[in-house]
Amino acid sequence: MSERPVSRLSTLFKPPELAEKGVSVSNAEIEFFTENGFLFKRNLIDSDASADALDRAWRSLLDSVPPADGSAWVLIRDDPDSWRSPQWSELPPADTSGPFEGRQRTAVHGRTVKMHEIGNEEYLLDLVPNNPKIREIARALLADRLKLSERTRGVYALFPTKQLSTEEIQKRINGVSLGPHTDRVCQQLNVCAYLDDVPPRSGGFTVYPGSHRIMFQAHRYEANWSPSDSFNDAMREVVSTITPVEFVGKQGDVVFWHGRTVHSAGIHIGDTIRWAVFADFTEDREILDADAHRALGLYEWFKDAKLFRNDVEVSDDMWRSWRLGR
Ligand SMILES: O=C(O)CCC(=O)C(=O)O
Ligand SMILES: [Fe+2]
Repeated sequence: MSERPVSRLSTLFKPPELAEKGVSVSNAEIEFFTENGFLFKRNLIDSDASADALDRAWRSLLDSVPPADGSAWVLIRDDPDSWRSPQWSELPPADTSGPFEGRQRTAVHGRTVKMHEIGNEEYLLDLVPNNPKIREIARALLADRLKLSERTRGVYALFPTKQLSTEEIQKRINGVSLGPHTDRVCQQLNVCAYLDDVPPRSGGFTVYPGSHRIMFQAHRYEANWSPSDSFNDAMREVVSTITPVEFVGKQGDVVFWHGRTVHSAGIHIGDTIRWAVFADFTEDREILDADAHRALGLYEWFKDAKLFRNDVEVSDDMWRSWRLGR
């Protein structure tokens, strides 16, 4: 096994002014997206809708993720001190068969909670993949005909740690706690939508600009999970040469990213919970069924990223399946 090189420290992304009034995606934004593999769009989601979704996400969290037995810790929404260093109980394991096979409905790893099961609720579908503003951008970038959105990946909440001393903060920054990776199954276009404000160094979604071009060439097929022999070397090249950027943002901001982009949850040494909804877009093409995904070890029920039956082989033109405003 090859060891993953230590990532460079992320910088805070400074969005250039590329948007044009009256168009969903400007030519300058398309150029930026093709070069960098992502597009950060501010204030895309209506604040009432985001606030309502955040209320519901909080309720789901409090209902479905109890504190550990014997722990004195209690989570209280109105008491930000209680958000620090959560001590959750063990959650039910993943089913070993059936529609929810292979991944827990709600998964907790340390300070991260991934609420997958709620990902198909109507309010999350309306908020993100079926939101006309978001869908229009996805259509302009990827394809006029997108697959019908059946679910989001759910709500991902990253909790703050205990209060740190300046020394401890510096140590954490120097130690860079990033987990660069690419996602599997079928990767074309993904989005991360913020349900609440995300201050600097508070878990903001983090990407490696330009890594989509390197990783695209390290697969056999354009979108389906199909790593080639060069995959590990490509990953090493990305992580050791590209400075990742962290998205500091407000409630309602959305990051669109090319599915081969290397990414990570951001460094979190702040005081707030990073609330985000993740979703997938693919072109409307024939896809494999659930059992075919199981047979390939790629059954990820919580994603709307199903393998194409006939994917296109990678060539020098990584955009031949994309619309890019054309
Ligand atoms: O929570 C995040 O910021 C990243 C999540 C992610 O990359 C994943 O679940 O694949
Ligand atoms: Fe990921």
